[in-house]
Amino acid sequence: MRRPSDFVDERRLWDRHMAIAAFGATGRGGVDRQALTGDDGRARAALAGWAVGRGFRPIADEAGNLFVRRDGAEADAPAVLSGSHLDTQPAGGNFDGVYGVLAALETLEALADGGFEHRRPIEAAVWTNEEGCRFAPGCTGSLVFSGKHAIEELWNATSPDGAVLKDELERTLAMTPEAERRRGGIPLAGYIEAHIEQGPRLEAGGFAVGAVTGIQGGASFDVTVSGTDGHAGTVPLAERRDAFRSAHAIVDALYRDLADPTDTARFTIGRFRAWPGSPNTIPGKVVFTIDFRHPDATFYRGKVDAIADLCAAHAGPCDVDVTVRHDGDPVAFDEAVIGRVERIAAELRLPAIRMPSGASHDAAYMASLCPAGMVFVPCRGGISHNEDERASPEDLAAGCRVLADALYEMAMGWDGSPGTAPRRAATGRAGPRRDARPRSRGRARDAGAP
Ligand code: HGY
Ligand code: MN
Ligand code: MN
Repeated sequence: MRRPSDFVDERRLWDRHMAIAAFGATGRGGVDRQALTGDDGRARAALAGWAVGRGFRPIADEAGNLFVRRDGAEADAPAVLSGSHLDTQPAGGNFDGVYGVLAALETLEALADGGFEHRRPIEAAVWTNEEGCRFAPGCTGSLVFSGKHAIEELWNATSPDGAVLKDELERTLAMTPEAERRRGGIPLAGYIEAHIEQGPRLEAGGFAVGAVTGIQGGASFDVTVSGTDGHAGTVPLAERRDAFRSAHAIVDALYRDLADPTDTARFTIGRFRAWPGSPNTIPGKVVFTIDFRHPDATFYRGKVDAIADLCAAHAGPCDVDVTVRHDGDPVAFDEAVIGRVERIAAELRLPAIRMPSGASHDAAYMASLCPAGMVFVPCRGGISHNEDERASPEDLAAGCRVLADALYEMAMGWDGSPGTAPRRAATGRAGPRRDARPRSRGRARDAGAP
């Protein structure tokens, strides 16, 4: 009895990764394809072209989310959704986000290749601005889709290079004119996102699949410290309102407060700028970012709610303003989805473990709408948000096979009861050749730089 996973084409999936990698390639093996830039728009247009080429329907919503839809027999039934993001970090890798988008598209292709019809529609999603490094907040697209914000509330977000989200969004939407327009979310039966782990556990343990149990809490802030510009050679230290010195005191206090002996908390200052930025002018303004994460809801909430007061307490003679970029409590995924991922991995003889996600994903917001979960695959050395991010064609295809069977089952409304599996192909067409042996327990083969 053939199943959708039999029709996942490893070569096609890999080639699509290499094609997307060209949009924003840095020449150092990684990519700079930040949200709503021309490269982001061109990558989305390429995906829409592949969709149209297979007879799938491209759809775009008011937040610029791009969906590729394969209708089911019950066109108005709640849809099954899968996807991730194409936008990247400024010095990012070619698999973070991209894999989840392309694995969702590959699922639609495998269903079409195998002649599988399904009850519910299935959509592959490209979420706008997941990374949040160019425009805050991150996860713009899934926040709007899940009703947490109207896009109009986020329109005026401005990037460090002075671009305004509204303008960039309109320009990007115009690059996929073939996409039907749709406003707001749609009824959903379930959501599963495929993603590289962005950590070392799967590779180190020889696992092919992570059945993700949830996402830790994560918050980020902009901190603005305001002092007084002055002459480096004449203003006595005791009379200065030195924004750098105050920022340094705040940062030192934050490191002391947010550290923990178990090394569970994650605390990062990724952006730090001083104005006017002259070597012989006392900086009158410093802006830096805080990114804090923790899996325990109580600990997380306690620390996040105390950050503004802690900054104020260590600002010295300067003023300080703390603005929340985003704040999401820990999220637990749906047990039935986790179990489905585990069961299918076992059926496909892929070693799998249950594990939480340290990184945040659009799935965090989708979990508020429907039963949601994620499928992780290994990435080399766990490296991510780094141009050396790598994954192997075999690992990407293995995770995609789990995703394809899981989405098909959800689109058939099958709960996994033994002996009632809806796996049948309308055609007997052989799927692409693939090695059915279980994944070797060795390291993922180095896929090399795209
Ligand atoms: O920051 C994150 O966890 C995600 O990669 N944007
Ligand atoms: Mn990601
Ligand atoms: Mn990322």
